[in-house]
Amino acid sequence: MSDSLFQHPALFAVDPEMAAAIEAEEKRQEEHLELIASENHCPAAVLDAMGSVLTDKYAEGYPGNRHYAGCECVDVVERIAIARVKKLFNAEHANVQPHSGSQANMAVYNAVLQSGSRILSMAFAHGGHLTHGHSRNFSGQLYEVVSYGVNENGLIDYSKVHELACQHNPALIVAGASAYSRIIDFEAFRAIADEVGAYLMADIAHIAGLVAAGLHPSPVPHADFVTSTTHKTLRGPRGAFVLCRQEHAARLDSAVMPGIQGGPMMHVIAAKAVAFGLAMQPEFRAYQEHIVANARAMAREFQEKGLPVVSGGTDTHMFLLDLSETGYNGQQACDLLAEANITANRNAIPNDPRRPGEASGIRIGTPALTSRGLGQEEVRAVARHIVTILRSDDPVETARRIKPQVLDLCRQFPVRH
Ligand code: DSN
Repeated sequence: MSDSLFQHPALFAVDPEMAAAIEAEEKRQEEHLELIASENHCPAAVLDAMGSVLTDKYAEGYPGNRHYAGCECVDVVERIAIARVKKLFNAEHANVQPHSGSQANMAVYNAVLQSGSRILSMAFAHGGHLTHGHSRNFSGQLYEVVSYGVNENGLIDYSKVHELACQHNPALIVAGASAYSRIIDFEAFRAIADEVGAYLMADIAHIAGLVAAGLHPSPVPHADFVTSTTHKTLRGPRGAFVLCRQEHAARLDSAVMPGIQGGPMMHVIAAKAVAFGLAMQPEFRAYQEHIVANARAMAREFQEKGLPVVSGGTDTHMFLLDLSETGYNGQQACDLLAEANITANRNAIPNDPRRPGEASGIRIGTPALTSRGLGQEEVRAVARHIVTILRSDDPVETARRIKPQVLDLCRQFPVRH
């Protein structure tokens, strides 16, 4: 058996090759600083629920109305998950079955749109998600998409959203993004949707933890539908859910199952419930506050060292670093940081002249660093390492020289305490 920190004796006994691959990832997570804004390190309790016998059970349908026998225990599991997420977000109705954020969004679209319906959503190039109408995604192929973006200050231009809505009369407006660091004014989106008679869907996949903790205004009072993943700031298992007003409950549930999914993943639903329960604890709010404080501290450090941050800062867990003046594109920068065991992802900046495969920015998020306990002093040091690498005459050599300091930080703040 390997000398990894975490052993999987049962798996090792039957499949040492796979045990080694999993242990290699455990080691990678321990020895790398994770800056990908959409990733996190979930608690062991969440992993326990996911690795449980619930994976064996088929349960097509909903609690109390299944297409399979033997669902009395998984009914309890799903009812707990639904009750917790409704309470956490003060929602009228919840569906906890979507396997992913993409499927959550697809379910909402299927619930209220027809093929060819018009949606108004944030442009992918300005921070929107693939499922908000990208031309290579089902959303851009099935629906007519009108896009809004950010202004020259990197902020959503609500007057432009209003103008586009009045001009195009969308059936659905999507509020939410994968790479936007500022507060989203869901109330303003509601007013615009009401004026043109559109549904409003808020995709809070990135900011769900902040919303749950009350650090970002909630879309629940304003949106017809709220979709989210469970594994980003919310720190649960990989998965998703949808919240909606009671009036939309039946068509949402039917759009999820049988609309686009069959059997729900009951082990993942149990793990979602564990995460929802943890998000109700006072420590969770403190954790979310630390995430935002760390993101602000890092963004300030970059700005002080002369690297621009899109929109001039952050209100959330993430921000976009504009690398235009460094001479590197986003991919080159990520490759250099990888030499120092720092993991980030390239990201387009608004009006990016480079193609998406290169991009002019990197997206930086603090949920994972905060989960392993790094505070403002440490994340500022990480920002300084990044600047030192990107400003060096010999960046590969510099990154390799910095790597032992990164490994020291990793040892000081283990992922699995
Ligand atoms: N892929 C996720 C992200 O990185 O933001 C969104 O689904």
